[in-house]
Amino acid sequence: MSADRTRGATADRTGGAAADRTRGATVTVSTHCAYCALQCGTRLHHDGRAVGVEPSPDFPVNRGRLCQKGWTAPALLTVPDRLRTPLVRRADGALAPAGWDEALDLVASRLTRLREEHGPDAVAVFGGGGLTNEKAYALGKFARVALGTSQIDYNGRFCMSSAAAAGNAAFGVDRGLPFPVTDLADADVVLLAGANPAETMPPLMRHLARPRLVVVDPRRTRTAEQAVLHLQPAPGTDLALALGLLHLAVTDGHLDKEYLDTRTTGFDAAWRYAVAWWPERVEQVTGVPVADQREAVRLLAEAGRRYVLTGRGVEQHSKGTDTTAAFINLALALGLPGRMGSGYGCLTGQGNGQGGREHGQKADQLPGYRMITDPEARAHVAAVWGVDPDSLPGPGRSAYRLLDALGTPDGPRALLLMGSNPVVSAPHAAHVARRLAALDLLVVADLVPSETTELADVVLPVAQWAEEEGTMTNLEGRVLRRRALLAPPEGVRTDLEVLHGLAVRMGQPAERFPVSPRAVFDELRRASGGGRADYAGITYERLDAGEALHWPCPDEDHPGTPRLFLDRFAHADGRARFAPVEYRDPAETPGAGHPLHATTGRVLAQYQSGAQTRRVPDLMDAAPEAHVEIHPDTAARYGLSEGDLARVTSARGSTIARVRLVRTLRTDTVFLPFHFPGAGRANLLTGPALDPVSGMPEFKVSAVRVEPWQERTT
Ligand SMILES: Nc1nc2c(c(=O)[nH]1)N[C@H]1C(S)=C(S)[C@@H](COP(=O)(O)OP(=O)(O)OC[C@H]3O[C@@H](n4cnc5c(=O)[nH]c(N)nc54)[C@H](O)[C@@H]3O)O[C@H]1N2
Ligand SMILES: Nc1nc2c(c(=O)[nH]1)N[C@H]1C(S)=C(S)[C@@H](COP(=O)(O)OP(=O)(O)OC[C@H]3O[C@@H](n4cnc5c(=O)[nH]c(N)nc54)[C@H](O)[C@@H]3O)O[C@H]1N2
Ligand code: SF4
Ligand SMILES: [Mo]
Repeated sequence: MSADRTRGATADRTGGAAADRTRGATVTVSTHCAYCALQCGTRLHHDGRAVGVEPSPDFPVNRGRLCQKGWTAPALLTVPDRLRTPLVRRADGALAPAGWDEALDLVASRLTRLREEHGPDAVAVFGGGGLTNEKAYALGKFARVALGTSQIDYNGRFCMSSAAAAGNAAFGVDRGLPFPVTDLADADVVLLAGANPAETMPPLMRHLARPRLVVVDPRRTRTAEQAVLHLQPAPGTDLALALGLLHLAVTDGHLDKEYLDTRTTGFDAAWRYAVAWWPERVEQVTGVPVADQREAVRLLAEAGRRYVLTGRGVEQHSKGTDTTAAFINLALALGLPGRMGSGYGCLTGQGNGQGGREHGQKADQLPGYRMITDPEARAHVAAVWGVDPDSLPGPGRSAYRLLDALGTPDGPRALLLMGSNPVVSAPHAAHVARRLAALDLLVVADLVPSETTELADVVLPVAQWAEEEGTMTNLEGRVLRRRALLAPPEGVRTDLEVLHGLAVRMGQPAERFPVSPRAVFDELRRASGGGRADYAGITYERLDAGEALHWPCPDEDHPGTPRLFLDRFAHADGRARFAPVEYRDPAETPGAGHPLHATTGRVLAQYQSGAQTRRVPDLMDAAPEAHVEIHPDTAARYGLSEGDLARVTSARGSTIARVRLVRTLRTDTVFLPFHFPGAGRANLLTGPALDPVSGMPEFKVSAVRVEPWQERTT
């Protein structure tokens, strides 16, 4: 097959700054951080020798601040083991360097053959919420058009899906924060349920300096330390707590009846469940004292400006959708959503956690947050793509179900993975690694070797944040420009070039898969136009001119929508919906053999599966290895001391982690960060239970035992 013509486009794909850089001039670009959904504004500069970073003084989200990950992000650009050439697994079983044509020819021909022999669903795609809008859009289009497969989903299913499902049901649209983060700074009270922004989004804390915080977390986190009230429920019991807080809001006379009548429906059905959650019963299930429940409701109800915010702590459960809905019910009962200066929001997670779930890499979705089952949506998107609507596949499997089906008789036989490292980050990780190994063909596009590229048959080295142009949508639905400082290293291509190269080799017209991010974005604008997440009026020019554009933005004269719902919610009747939700236990509760709850989450100095941050020396100094937080009394009971290695065991398997004694933790709970590889993977413990609506795995509760572990020295 002939070489595709994607290499000539350097200036276009990387922008002017990178082109200057290659001529040797000192350059500076305004862009955004490599990592989380806060997307802190940064200025990157290259003086000919090294890349430096500083926070943008004028970007309102972080105004002059970064966290340790943001400050050290330039180290990502010079990691010694950066992938610089495609790798192909040879007959001897080893991955060996290959040329781009060889690698892409191989992948395209094998995908084509598998599709011919077993049908289009034999080939699957897995994306990521860290991908730019352009890449997420192109990946979804590649799956539906070039491969014709329904089998695509992405890691956002592990991240935001429960809040998305609850938000869509309640408000008719899902935007993490329906208001700018800076609004929080004027609040009087903020209830943070299952979120630890002091570690996961440190610059956000400046907006939370004034409000009094009520924090709901089984751990006394750095965020909880700043709270006026810390509720410490057992993991997996927040739904009972939220039902109980609603119960108290009503019985203590805080119900906003006028708001209920004019702006909502469904209160009575929701109340039918909450009525049975009187405070003493809630205390029994959650461990949160009645007085604290009452104080939380009083603080929220009596304040002027107040917000309820949720994070992964309440969402990553087999009942995450219902739990989030129960917190939304509480916010609705108090009359908060859609009011200036008050509201409900969910803190999204990955850099493009918001945009990544709007443009079609989700199993059930087309661009603009359209549903793939909706005939009108199919017709609209098919017209933009120049294909027959009937040629578009239907919905596929959600992320864990997809991973679980890989290499099974009914499941996909090949997987193209872009922007995720599931061998570390997926639940029941040992099982997922076995499924990946059972594939006929695993293709992974990444910047660096990861635990997942180790299993791949073909590895494609791609450009990273500061080497390419694009857009990201932050946690407040604001679309941002990611700009290139540098050209990608020799031998490295962009994800868009990879998709183009494969599509062309699989018989697609070259112009259907542009490699220019701007061209992809312009197409995305048309594809999203008229949809729930409408980007039609957002252009690179407007963004480059410094406009703050929050979707929906239906035309080029539209100023964008920083605050949703002030007049009406997005349902046809304009009203928000209470959800009738009832408590249920986690999939697993502690018992004989596994007497403790294990919960998982993050530490400040590592990001996600750690593929990027475990390569940054300062971050490794700060958080070098897997650890397990455990109460001193619990540790003593199981013969463990500070600094020991512990073996933590669930019904799925064991993890080895260094003991950290934490006096403020619940005695029935241990906590493990999930950033570490190998035997330190927290996801060796987590199970396959999923939320029935969102497909979210139960990352936040497993039943475990702990015991001392001696490294074998033989
Ligand atoms: N440093 C760092 N920052 C990050 C990331 C990272 O990996 N590292 N990742 C980014 C991404 S993708 C995301 S999604 C966000 C996540 O941001 P957060 O939601 O803040 O992160 P987590 O640590 O997963 O979970 C938050 C808290 O939930 C608590 N928790 C555990 N179980 C329960 C429970 O049953 N109930 C309640 N109420 N709380 C519980 C944990 O103790 C933890 O403190 O962070 C983003 N920012
Ligand atoms: N136990 C437990 N497990 C969890 C969670 C938890 O709280 N507890 N949280 C879950 C959550 S919220 C999330 S978001 C997931 C995240 O977990 P993952 O999906 O594994 O996310 P990352 O570690 O960010 O993986 C991104 C991979 O893509 C690469 N990459 C980065 N940018 C690009 C790009 O532009 N293109 C390409 N091709 N590759 C790129 C990185 O180098 C890295 O290898 O983990 C989930 N897993
Ligand atoms: S808070 Fe998030 S976006 Fe800001 S510097 Fe830290 S990792 Fe980057
Ligand atoms: Mo996430």
